[in-house]
Amino acid sequence: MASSLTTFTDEARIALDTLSGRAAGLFSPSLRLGVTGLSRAGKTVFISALVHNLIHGGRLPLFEAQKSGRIARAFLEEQPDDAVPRFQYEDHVAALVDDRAWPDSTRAISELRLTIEYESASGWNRLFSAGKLSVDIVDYPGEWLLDLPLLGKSFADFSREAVELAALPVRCDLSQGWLALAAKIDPDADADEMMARRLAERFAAYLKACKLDERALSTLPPGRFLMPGDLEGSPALTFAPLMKLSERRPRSGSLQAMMERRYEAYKTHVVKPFFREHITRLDRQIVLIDAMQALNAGPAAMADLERAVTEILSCFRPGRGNFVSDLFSRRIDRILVAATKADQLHHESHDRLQAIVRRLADRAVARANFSGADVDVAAMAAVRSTREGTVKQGRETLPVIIGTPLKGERINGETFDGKAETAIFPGDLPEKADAVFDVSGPENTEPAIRFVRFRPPKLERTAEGVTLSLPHIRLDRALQFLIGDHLA
Ligand SMILES: Nc1nc2c(ncn2[C@@H]2O[C@H](COP(=O)(O)OP(=O)(O)OP(=O)(O)O)[C@@H](O)[C@H]2O)c(=O)[nH]1
Ligand SMILES: [Mg+2]
Repeated sequence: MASSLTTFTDEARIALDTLSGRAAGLFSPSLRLGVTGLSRAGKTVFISALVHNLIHGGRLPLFEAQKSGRIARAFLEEQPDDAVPRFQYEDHVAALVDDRAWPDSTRAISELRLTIEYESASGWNRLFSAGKLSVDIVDYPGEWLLDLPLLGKSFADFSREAVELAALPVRCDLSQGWLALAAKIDPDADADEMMARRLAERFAAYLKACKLDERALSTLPPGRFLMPGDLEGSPALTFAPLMKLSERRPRSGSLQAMMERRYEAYKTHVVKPFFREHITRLDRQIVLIDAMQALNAGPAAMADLERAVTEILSCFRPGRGNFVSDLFSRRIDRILVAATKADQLHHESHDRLQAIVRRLADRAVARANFSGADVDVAAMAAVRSTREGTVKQGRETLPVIIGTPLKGERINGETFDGKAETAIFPGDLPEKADAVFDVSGPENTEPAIRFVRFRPPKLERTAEGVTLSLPHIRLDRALQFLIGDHLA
C-alpha cells in the first residue's frame, strides 16, 4: 500500500511539473535538449562547440536558419533551474581556445540556457511568433540513466543479479575482491557501519575496475557508484548487494535490513528525483558514443557499446508501464545517436563511420523494442582537431590527417611532445558495417584504424584580431536535426 501511494504521488507530481512546464513554454518558447553519453564520450566538448558556433556565427551550412541568414543573435541567458549547477561554458571554451587543451571531466549534471533570436521563414509565423527560442541544454552522465531498471527491482533481485554478473568469466577476475568479502558475510549479523562501508567500497572498486578495463565492459548499476556527483560518502551510497539472503523479512537491526533500507533510499532519493526533475522534462536528446575507441578495441567492445546504447534507449521508450516512461517518452520526439570524434579519420571514412553507427543504432532500436521518436545517427566531430592532406610514399599517394598529437601519445614507437605537428595515415574503416560487429571473426587482429588523440586546433584570427569559431565536422547537421524545426 505504502509503495503504491508513493508511486501515485510521484506520478501526480510529474504530471503537474510537466503541465506547468508546458504552460510556461507558451509564454517564452523553450526547448530542453538532453546531452548524454558514457563518461569521456564527448558531452562537454559537444555543448561548448555548439554554443560557441552559434554565438560566434560559425560556418554551419547545413543548419538552415543560419545558412539563410535568419538568425539575428544567439546569446547566453540565466538558466531556469536554480538548483542545477551551471555548465561552465566560459571555462571550457577558454581551455579549448586559449590553452588548446580538452576541458576537464565534468562527472555531474549541469545546465545552460542559450537563447536564439531569429526571423521565421514563413510570413504567417513571423506575424504570430516573437522569433525567440530558448534552448536549455542539459549535460548529464549516461551512467545515471542506467539506474532506471532498479526502480522495478527489490534489493533481493538487485543482489542476485549483481552476484550472477560478477561471476561471469569476463568479470570474475575484477570482482574477486568484493565477492570474497561478500561470501564471508552473514546478512543476519548485526548492522555495522564499518562493514557496510567496506562492502560498498569493494563493490564500487569492482564497478570502477570494469569501467577502466580495456575490454571496455558495459556499466552496471548503481550509476552513482561510478559517478557520485555530490553524493560521495552519503548513506544512500553506502550499500552493496549481499549473498545468502533469507527469504523472510530481515530481522530489524540486521545488516540485511540496513542494506535494504539504503538501497530503497537510493531509489527514492537519488534515482526517482533525477528522472522526475530532469529526464521527464526533455524534448530532444543526443546520445554521444565513443565509437572510435570501441572500433579500436574490436568486436567485443562494439557489442558492449551496442548493449549500453540499447539500455540508454530503453530509458526513453514509451509505454513500458514503469513509473516515468509513459509521461516523458511522449515528449522526446527526436533522438540523435552520434559518434563525435570523426576528425580522427580521413573524410573518405566518415560515411563508413556513419553506416557503422546506423547499424549499431538500428540494432539497439530493435533490441530495445523502441518506437515513438525519430532516431537518427551521425558521424561528426564537435571540434575538428585535424586537417587533411596527402603524403607520397613511393608511387602511392596516401590520404593523411594532420594535427598536433597530445603529449605522450605514441605511434610506431614514436612518442609525441604535444608541440610538433604530424601527418598520420589513419587507415580505412571496412566497407561493410557488419564486419566490425562480427565477433566470430579472427581474434587479436590489428585494429583497422590507427587512432591518435590530437590537441584541439589552433584558431585562426581575422585581420581585425577576431577569433574565428571552432571548426567541426557535421555539427551543423546535428543542430538541424535537434533544433532546426523549431526555428522554421
Ligand atoms: N578529436 C576529438 N576529440 C574529442 C572530441 N570531443 C571529445 N573529444 C575527446 O574526448 C575527451 C572527452 O570529451 P568530453 O567532452 O570531456 O567528454 P564528457 O562526455 O564530457 O566526459 P565526462 O565529463 O568525463 O563524462 C576529450 O578530452 C577529447 O580528448 C572531438 O570532437 N574531436
Ligand atoms: Mg563532461
